[in-house]
Amino acid sequence: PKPSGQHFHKDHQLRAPLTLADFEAINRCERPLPKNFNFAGDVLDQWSQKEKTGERPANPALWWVNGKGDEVKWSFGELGSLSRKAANVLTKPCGLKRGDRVAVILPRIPEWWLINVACMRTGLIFMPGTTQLTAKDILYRLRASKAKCIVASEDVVPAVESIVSECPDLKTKLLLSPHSQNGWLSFQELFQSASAQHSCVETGSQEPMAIYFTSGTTGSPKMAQHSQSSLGIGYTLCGRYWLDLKSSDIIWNMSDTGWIKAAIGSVFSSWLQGACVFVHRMAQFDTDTFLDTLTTYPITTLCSAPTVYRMLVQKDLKRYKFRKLQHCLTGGEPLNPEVLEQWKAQTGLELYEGYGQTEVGIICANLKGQEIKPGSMGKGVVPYDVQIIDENGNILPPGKEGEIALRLNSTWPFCFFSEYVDNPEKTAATIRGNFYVTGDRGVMDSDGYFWFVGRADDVIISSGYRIGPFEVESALIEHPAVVESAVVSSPDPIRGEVVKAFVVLSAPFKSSNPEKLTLELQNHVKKSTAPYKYPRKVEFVPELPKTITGKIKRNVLRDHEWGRT
Ligand code: BCO
Repeated sequence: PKPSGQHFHKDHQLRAPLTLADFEAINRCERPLPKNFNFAGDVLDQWSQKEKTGERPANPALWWVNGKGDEVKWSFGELGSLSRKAANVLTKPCGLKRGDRVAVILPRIPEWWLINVACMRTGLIFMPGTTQLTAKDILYRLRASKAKCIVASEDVVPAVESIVSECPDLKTKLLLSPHSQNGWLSFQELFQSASAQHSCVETGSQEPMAIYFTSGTTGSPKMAQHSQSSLGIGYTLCGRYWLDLKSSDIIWNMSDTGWIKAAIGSVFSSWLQGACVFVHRMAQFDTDTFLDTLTTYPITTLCSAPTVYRMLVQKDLKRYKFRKLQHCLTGGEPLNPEVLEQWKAQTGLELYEGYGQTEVGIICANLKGQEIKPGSMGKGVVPYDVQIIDENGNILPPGKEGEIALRLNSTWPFCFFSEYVDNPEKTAATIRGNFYVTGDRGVMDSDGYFWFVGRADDVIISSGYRIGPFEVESALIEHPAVVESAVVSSPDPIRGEVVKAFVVLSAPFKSSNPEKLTLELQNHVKKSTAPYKYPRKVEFVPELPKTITGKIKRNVLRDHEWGRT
């Protein structure tokens, strides 16, 4: 079906609509990337047409609940008209223009999806952040990105207000709350009076669409920029073959809105396939609410971090009868084989692990129909040629440990991030010879299955979060008790690994009660930076191991934690 003209820019009406088969062919490199692409116009509005002609089941596009009896169900048609209104709010009263960067710090509320789609319609660059971000984190993000606008919920307002004077580029603060706030535009009020007529801009396929902040070993998080097509077309095969979605499916991907996993599971992969995205507001994760949700709603597909499954298998799962659940997925951190087996024994369902990164999406996965080797993250997925390489960029044979890397051809793959914004050195550092290096170490077996070993650098992967030790050390050093610290990963039965801080105390604190001081330092970190990064283990030490040049040897501490010699 042809898109109805009024919603598109005139150039868009001149070209034939792209189909799912086209998107698959582009991903398989059998068809070139179109010059222009816009996910809202080329995908969402197409599904809206299919709803009208009955080519898609009468399933909502978005189904939101909050556990308190409130519910929102939007069809693709409704998502279309509501997001056009939201687009008019962003461009008119907010005064934003194509290419402007918009920081969006919202919990899992339906408006997050509206703002996301509205940014696509207007060509604004969407920069999601978790609501766990503190004032310092927000300041860094706003300044580094030169964001023109911040969209935030009421609980984020005090943090923003405390730093806003230091953000000269920020022009607009848009509030998502039933209450008004001095200095903030009210989304609700502006939305009421906004028009539902909006022409979707004809964005270029390679035009920036989103920026995600990712942590590394050193420095502050980097800005990984994605294009309209890297997210909007690049997740076609993931939705079809890993998530195994059809338009009749209902997927619950419970990732926080700040992470690329929300984009993968709750926006792009799912809506490319026309599936219904289910969202539970769940401010605080709770296993009982989680299990009740699966028994109450006809969710067919579940995607959650391994830590969640580790928590769930502690319960007597046989007591629960999941209504429609048939496909379970996990990713963001390694899954232990025992958890996979316990989940299967208790629910009768397999657990399909995927492995990927903010920068390049899903790299390896266990796909339906493929034999699962417990403990392995599956095989490389199309279009990636995944290899294990050594420090010189040579391919290592099966069974040899090295760095997980993706072979690069003459052009930068369209499904990759475009760059780390304003950081050409870090972007260039991802390339080694003919490969993009992930920074993760692994092994490939003779059947082509990949096995995760650990990070090649000091980044900590805890409960699916990627945590840079430098960020935690910087928070700790602000406390008067801390002379210096070294932050490394430490094993944990539920979270896979947790943040552990080795701390050298200043003289006045040397005789402090260690339990009390640990708590104080933990609370300090939770206030200074996003709380998920706080050191769940703290050890006070007289000194830290250092190299001759005075560099802290985190690897010595980490090896000790993991019982490695
Ligand atoms: O565990 P604690 O209670 O000691 O601490 C928790 C919170 O209570 C605390 N906190 C949160 N907000 C706070 C606060 N403390 C003070 N003030 C505040 N405002 O901080 C700690 C946060 O830890 P958490 O987020 O792990 O919480 P929780 O409830 O244990 O959640 C468990 C999980 C498993 C639900 C959560 O860890 C999670 O969602 N993990 C998954 C993360 C994820 O989605 N990763 C994917 C990234 S994208 C990717 O990997 C690319 C793949 C292609």
